[in-house]
Amino acid sequence: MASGTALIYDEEMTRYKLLWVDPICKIEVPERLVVSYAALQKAGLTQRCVALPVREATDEDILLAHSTEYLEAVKKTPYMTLEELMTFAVPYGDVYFHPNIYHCAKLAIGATLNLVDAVMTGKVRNGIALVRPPGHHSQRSTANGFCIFNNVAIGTLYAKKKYNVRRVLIVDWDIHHGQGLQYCFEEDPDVLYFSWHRYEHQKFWPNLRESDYDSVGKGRGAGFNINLPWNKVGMDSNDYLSVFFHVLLPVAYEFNPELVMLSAGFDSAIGDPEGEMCATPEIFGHLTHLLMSLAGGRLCAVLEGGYNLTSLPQSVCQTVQTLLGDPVSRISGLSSPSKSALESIQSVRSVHQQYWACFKHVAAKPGYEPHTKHSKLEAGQDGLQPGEETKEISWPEPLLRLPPPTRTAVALPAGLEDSVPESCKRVTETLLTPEEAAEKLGNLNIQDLKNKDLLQSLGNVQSLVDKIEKKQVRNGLLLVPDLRKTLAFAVQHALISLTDRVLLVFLGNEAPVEVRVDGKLMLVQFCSTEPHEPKSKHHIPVMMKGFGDVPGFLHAVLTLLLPLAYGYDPGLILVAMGKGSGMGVAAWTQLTSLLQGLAEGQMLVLMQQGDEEETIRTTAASLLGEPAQSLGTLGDPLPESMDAVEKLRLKLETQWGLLQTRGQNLP
Ligand code: X5A
Ligand code: ZN
Repeated sequence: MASGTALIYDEEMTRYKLLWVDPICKIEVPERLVVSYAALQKAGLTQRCVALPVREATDEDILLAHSTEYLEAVKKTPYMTLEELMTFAVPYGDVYFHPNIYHCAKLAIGATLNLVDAVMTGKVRNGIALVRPPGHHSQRSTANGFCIFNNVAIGTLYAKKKYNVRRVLIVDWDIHHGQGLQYCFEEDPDVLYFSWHRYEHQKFWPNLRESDYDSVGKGRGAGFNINLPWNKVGMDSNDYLSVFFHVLLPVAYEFNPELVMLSAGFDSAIGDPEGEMCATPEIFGHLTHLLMSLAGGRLCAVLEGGYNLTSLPQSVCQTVQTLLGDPVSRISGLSSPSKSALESIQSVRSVHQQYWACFKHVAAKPGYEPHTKHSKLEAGQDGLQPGEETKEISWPEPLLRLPPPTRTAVALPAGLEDSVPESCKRVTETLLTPEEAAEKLGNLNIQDLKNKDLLQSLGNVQSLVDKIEKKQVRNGLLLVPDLRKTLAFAVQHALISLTDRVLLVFLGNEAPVEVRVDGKLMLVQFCSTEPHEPKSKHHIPVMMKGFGDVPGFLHAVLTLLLPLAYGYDPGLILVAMGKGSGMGVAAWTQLTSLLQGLAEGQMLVLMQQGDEEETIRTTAASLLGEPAQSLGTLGDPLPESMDAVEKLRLKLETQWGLLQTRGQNLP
């Protein structure tokens, strides 16, 4: 299994700049790369990555996405005078040239292709290319928006051609619409292009009608182009996460990509003069983490925009640190997406409901809303007005994300120890005394107090929670003789010594622990028989029609569990599988991987003794940071599962705002 993170950077790409006065282009400066790389160095991240060289793209590479005439024209720019360069740029729009930009543009492509090579050959698992010029606005025969050649388009076509990759997902989180990427792939059903972008009902650059949500792709590519327009500025982490939970991730899993290409522009971060959005740099750690469970972890990030020289390097560091597998920081205080964001989410879901099974239950759009309806910018309660408050905007510096010295500890019965990798720390603790156990677990009877196995497993739980609390260990796996008692003990002990919010995700029919009324425990229970009516908003039983419905289960995880978990912001995750829940191994590793984005990855997995070695091995691998297994081509989810999840979301969405998917005045 591939491991490691590639980092591609070359100072040469800082050696071009704007040579005349142009208020539009002046933000695209060499310092963007300098400060990004310096921040990585300062955080000790460059040494942890696999440094790869850049190369010059060949004509053949460039011609994958561009016309000969355009290439030949750009080839002449190194020999042009200043005045000729200025004139050359005019017809393209929002772009400048420099005698060295052609050279740099070839290196930016070459960097992208070296990254694709490294990921596709398994030299590394994932990586990032820090490049200038950016690429996603560039089209077959045009430069545009600071972009000369379309790095990610060429990288995608190269991967398809050289490695026979069939399905590629392109995620474009830059705050501008990558229209170059859209045009390149809009008829291709094997490339799913997702972009969110500042749009403001077409008032924002590049002001294209085709950037709206109703551009879904053409011909055989219909359904494979997804545009999420932001119609107001000031969008924040709530809005970004909601779009991932309710739009991008469900479709991405259904698409089942073999490779993820990321147009990583950080002008969507707070403080950026172009985006004017409010999402803090930490969010990019989460967005990256959420994408890392796709395509067996094969992810190639390529820098696009990002013009605030403070939030850009911070966001780059968050992204790289997550690619490396470091624990993701907690995001506190999440609430719900803004009204305008909800309208966009609802629009894109309903216009795509005919293409994707994950949206089948969404009301179809009665007809496209012509956006002339919103021809004036209304003053909204949510978000900022354009241009407002961008000067002195500030945010706290992201906290250091120190990985504990040991990632995973295990407590396994003798005989099973060899089924997990050596790098797992073995925990064998002294027994808990019956008194200690009884103190935290009032309902022990005489029988239990004599049960050495039980007292041993409680001792292991206690020791693991304490190691997590001391930041010696990040997560752990325990096989226990009595799942319910051990879970009850784990919750009690964690609430005493580690955190005041525990999330317990339980797969099985019996409610595993007594539901607390104080909100210190959130219990999400996947079950196949009708559960008792929950007594608290913190007990959420999810009825699945058996655990064999992988698409239905995934739908519940993405659109219910993750929004709940992010809204709750736990300090510890407990995951427990009752015996014989029958969950497939791939779905199980998806669950354990995705949940590691919460609680700084502090997680304990408890399993009833008697489970197969295979489950233990894959669970340990997931805790150690191996990518989740791909779920393959998903069939349609069972309607019963979908109904159950939708009903729950409607019931809970007022209390847990990240569950919302609809604007008020739309059907
Ligand atoms: C790559 C990128 C932005 C161009 C803005 C032009 N380009 N107004 O972020
Ligand atoms: Zn941009």
